[in-house]
Amino acid sequence: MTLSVGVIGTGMIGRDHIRRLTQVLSGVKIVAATDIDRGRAEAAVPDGAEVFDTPRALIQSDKVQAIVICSWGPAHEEQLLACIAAGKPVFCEKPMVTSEAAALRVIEAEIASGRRLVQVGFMRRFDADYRRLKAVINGGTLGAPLMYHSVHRNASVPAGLYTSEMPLNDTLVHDADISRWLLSDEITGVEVRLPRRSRQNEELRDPHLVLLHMGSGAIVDVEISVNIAYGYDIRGEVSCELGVAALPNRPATVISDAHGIRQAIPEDWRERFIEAYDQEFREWIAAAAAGTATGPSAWDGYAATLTADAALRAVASGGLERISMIEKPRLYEIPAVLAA
Ligand code: NAD
Ligand code: ISE
Repeated sequence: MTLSVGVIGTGMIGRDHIRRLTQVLSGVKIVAATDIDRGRAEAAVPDGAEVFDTPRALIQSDKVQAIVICSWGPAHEEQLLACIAAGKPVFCEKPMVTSEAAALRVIEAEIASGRRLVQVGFMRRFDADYRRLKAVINGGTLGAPLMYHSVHRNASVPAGLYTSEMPLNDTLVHDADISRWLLSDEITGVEVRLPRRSRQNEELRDPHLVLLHMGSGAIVDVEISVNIAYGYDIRGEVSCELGVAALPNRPATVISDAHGIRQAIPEDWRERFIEAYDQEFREWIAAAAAGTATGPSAWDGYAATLTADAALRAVASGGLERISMIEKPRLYEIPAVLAA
C-alpha cells in the first residue's frame, strides 16, 4: 500500500521532508500541500499534487490519508486537533505546541479518539549514535546514570524569525526530550544561567546554560548556543557510576593543509540528522499505514512544553522552577517489550 500524505507548511523543513518522502523513502507519496504563502506550496509539491487554500481543507480531503505538519509552533495545536478529529495519523514537527494548556487539549483529544495518532518530530531518538548510547545505558554495565552533558550549538538562526524566547521554547525541547529518553526519567525542575552575552547577534539573548533536574536525582546540563558561527555541533556524554558513554564524533573527511589537520562540521540540522529524519519517517510511514502512530508521542510533546515553560520562568526568577505533570494516561504507557 502507498500512503497518501498532505504537508502543511512548506518552508525549510517542510521542503526537506517533501524531498525525502518523494525521493528517498518508499511506500509513500505526497498528494497535497498548503502554506499561508500559496506560491511556496505550489513550488514545493511534486507534479500532480493538489495545493489547498487551508490546512482544514487539506486535512479533510478524502485523498489525504495522513498529514505532516511543518508550520510554525503556534499554529500546530489547531492543525493537530483537526487531524485527530478526522481520525488521521499526523506527524507534527517540534515544538508540538507552545503552552501547557494546548498540550493537554491535544492529549485529551487523542485519548478521546481511542488510539495514538500523533508523532512529534524529536528526530534524535532515530539517530543511530543516540540509539547506541541508549543501548549502553540500558545495558547497565556502567551503573546508574548520574549526569548528562548536552551541547546544542547552531552556527546561526534565521534573523527576524528566531526570537529571544526560542533558545528555550524551540531549541531546548530537543535536549529535554533526549534527556528523558536516554535516562528513562522525567524532568522535575529547571534552572537557567545566563553567561556573558555573545556579540555575534546583539539582538538575541545567547548563549544559555540550562540545568534539568531529573526525577531520579540525575542532573543534565545543556549548553544552548545559537550563533556559534563555526557549524552545527551536537554533543552528548553520560556520566554513570562506573564509566562514561558519549556520542562519537561524526565520520568526516580528514583534511590536511597549511592550516593543519581538520574535519568538516555539519552546517545545520539537515546535514547532521539526515539519516535520523529518514529513519523517523520510515517508522512513521509504517505506523500511519496501519492507522496509528508510534515514536515520540503527545505525552513527550507535553513534557517538552512543560520544560520550555519552566525554563522561561527560571530566566525571570533566577531560581529553580519545579515541573509537575498530570498522571500518565494509559494510552502513553509503552509495553515492557518495547521499552527496552
Ligand atoms: P519556516 O519558516 O522555514 O517554514 C514554516 C512554513 O510554514 C512557512 O512557509 C510558513 O508560511 C508556513 N506556515 C506557518 N503557519 C502556517 C499556517 N498556519 N498554515 C499554513 N502554513 C503555515 O520554518 P521551518 O524552519 O521550516 O520550521 C517549521 C517547523 O519545523 C517549526 O515548528 C520548527 O521548530 C520545526 N523544525 C524542526 C527541526 C528539527 O530538527 N526537527 C528543524 C527545523 C525546524
Ligand atoms: C530548529 O527548529 C531545530 O529543530 C533544530 O534541530 C535545532 O537545532 C534548532 O536550534 C532549531 O531552531
